[in-house]
Amino acid sequence: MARGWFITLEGGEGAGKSTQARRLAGAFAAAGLPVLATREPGGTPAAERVRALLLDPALAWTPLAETLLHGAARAEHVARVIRPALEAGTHVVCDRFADSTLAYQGYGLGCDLGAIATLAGLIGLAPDLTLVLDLAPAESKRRLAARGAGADRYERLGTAFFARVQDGFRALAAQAPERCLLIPAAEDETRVAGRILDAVRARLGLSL
Ligand code: Z5A
Repeated sequence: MARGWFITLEGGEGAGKSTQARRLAGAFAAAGLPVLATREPGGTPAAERVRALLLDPALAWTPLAETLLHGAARAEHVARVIRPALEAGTHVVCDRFADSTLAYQGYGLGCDLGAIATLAGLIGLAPDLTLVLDLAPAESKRRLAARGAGADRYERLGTAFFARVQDGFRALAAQAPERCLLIPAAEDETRVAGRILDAVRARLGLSL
């Protein structure tokens, strides 16, 4: 049985990752291909508990502790959900993965990028394709304000932090062009979805 493809969606808050992950998983399903849509931090009952700790605005974590919590949640998610699905031939679409740790805890909070890469190596799974949705932090804020939900711990971080995160995602995409594609996310939802489908067809050879 052929292994499934592992596709991740990355980018700043409100860039449209959840929307596009849903649409992409829908396109796989419509083509009759087995697909699992999941997210980070989260994706298992234990990792969802870690997510709640990470997003709770009443808690404070040092950057290293925060990195390790994301790593712990990811180790669970990969071992119990993502790797078994891929090995069973199911394609996996994941809303955020290891590039988010590099962008947020590394570029954003100043954690050592080499140490984060070492942690990723221990977990030992890299995406086949990463779609990085690129949106200016000011536009992200506008979208989230329009959505109207309360701010989690990350959404309370300031504009300078989100500018570093955006620069980080751009740098990561430039460093790994064979895996990553930077997608302008200010365009309308259908156009962004079209670019994503084009990338999946061209890079993974799938007929969606
Ligand atoms: N985090 C981390 O620090 N380190 C890590 O390793 C990992 C994560 C894995 C997870 O929170 C937080 O964890 C995240 C980083 C951190 N926090 N931040 N920032 P989350 O999952 O709750 O937050 P998020 O990933 O940023 O998701 P989000 O806020 O829901 O954004 P999104 O998924 O990118 O966007 P969306 O929900 O699809 O769309 C947002 C709104 O915009 C919504 O009303 C849509 O209808 C609208 N939208 C979507 N696309 C468009 C277009 N193209 N045009 C106009 N409007 C649009």
